[in-house]
Amino acid sequence: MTPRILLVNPPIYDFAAYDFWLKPYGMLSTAGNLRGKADFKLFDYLDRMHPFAANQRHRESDQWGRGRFYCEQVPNPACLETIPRYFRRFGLPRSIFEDFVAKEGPFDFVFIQTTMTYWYKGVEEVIEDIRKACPQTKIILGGNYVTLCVNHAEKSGADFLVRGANLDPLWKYLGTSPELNQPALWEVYEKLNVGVLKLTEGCPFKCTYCSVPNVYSKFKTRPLKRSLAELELLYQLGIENIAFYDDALLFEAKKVLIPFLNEVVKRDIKVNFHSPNALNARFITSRLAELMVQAGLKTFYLGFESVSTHWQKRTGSKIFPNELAQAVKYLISAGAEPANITAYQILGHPYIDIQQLEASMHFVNSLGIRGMLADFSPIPGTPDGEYCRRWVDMDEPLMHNKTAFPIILLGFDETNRLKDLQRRLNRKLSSNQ
Ligand code: B12
Ligand code: SF4
Repeated sequence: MTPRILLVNPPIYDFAAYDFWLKPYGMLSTAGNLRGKADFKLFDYLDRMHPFAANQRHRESDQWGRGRFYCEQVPNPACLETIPRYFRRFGLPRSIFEDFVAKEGPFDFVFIQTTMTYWYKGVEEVIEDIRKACPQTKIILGGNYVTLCVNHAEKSGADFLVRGANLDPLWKYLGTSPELNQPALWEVYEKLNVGVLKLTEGCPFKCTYCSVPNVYSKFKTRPLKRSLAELELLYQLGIENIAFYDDALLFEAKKVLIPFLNEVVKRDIKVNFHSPNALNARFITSRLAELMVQAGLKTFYLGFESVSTHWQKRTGSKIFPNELAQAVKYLISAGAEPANITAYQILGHPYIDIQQLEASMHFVNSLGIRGMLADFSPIPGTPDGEYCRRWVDMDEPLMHNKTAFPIILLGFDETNRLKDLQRRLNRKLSSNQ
């Protein structure tokens, strides 16, 4: 008999959350491998196209499909009580899910997407509601929280955990054989405005603050044919904006990104591409910049973190300031809008003493592009995350919260001062443009 599988993307419990092209891509990709072999339903708490969310005021999408989630204030968890910010629950109300499960259930399996480690409260809420409504259903968790905090996730009450990117144990558990070249199950959404693609897996660098080198054994490209089939599927569904979720999209670009973008141009596919997960500017050549702009890349997020060579060398030598400056020149001469080029800089990293953060912000500003402070989230199992055990209990995933950690390290006033400086620099830029 065809199994009935419910896919759930949980609500987020956090100080802040914004729909920055957020989609449960790991879960949708996994479900895509079972296309035609299971009867799927989806409940995405973060779906801003859901009639409830779409009818809320001030929650419209911006020109690239991003926007604010519906949210409700909730009490701060005890361990985050001293953080002077409001804690909230982002996503569709719980009652909508309860009605949905009562109407559509029961299910044989529920897949739950887990994302940031410090978002596990939303996962717990979904497990509780499923257990109440369909006690027989087998609950399966996969994604980043499970991968990075497996001991914690084991206590969540789920029946099966998919850790890392190897899905073989899952196929065994389900008693099925997958079709691995299928695209993600995008058609499970009733209405969709944003899609995601991932052309590669892993990253050749070993930055000391990042979990990617531990999770993916080595960098590899995904089959181009499969990525193009997924692009075609998204295009047929009428998607206008696609975000890349790759960790190292530009690495070995000749093998996958360049042929992919050439096909986009050849097939005259008109979508806006975005790179929220940061591109490594070191690999941007003038020809690649031209091709990216020609194929429709609209927003360019570049991982920079610090102007300090000392800080860069100590954390993995991902990029140096002259490489960022060169890449920005190439992008602007290729026709990218300076206002749509942003460099991320980590705020609240434990080596802030050598990071020269203010100088980094001024350097980025001098290139005529926007800066964005990326609050540091300490990640267990990474050298820098383990170093943070001196400040926070790393075995409690809520303490990986990106809003909380910079405040714990630097204090509320200093964190705000740096954020204000970043805002002022960006404002100065927009008044000059
Ligand atoms: C895309 C991405 C984002 C997106 C948002 C993604 C989202 N939907 O929320 C953006 C760019 C907005 C983002 C932001 C941030 N991110 Co981020 N992000 C990622 C990234 C690259 C992919 C996450 C993802 O969707 N994975 C799912 C898919 C794409 O991965 P996959 O390997 O193909 O999945 C396979 C298996 O794992 C499995 N699987 C995955 N999910 C599921 C689910 C089920 C049910 C099953 C059965 C199987 C399964 O199936 C797949 C098989 O191919 C990861 C790094 C990584 N490579 O995972 C970091 C990562 C999750 N991010 C991280 C960080 C630090 C951040 C930021 C804090 C950075 C910053 N300071 O601004 C912010 C936080 C945002 C916030 N509001 O709090 C950290 C984790 C931090 C933490 N404590 O959890 C990661 C791990 C990167 C790192 N530095 O190590 N991020
Ligand atoms: S380059 Fe990016 S993805 Fe790769 S290890 Fe460094 S931070 Fe992680």
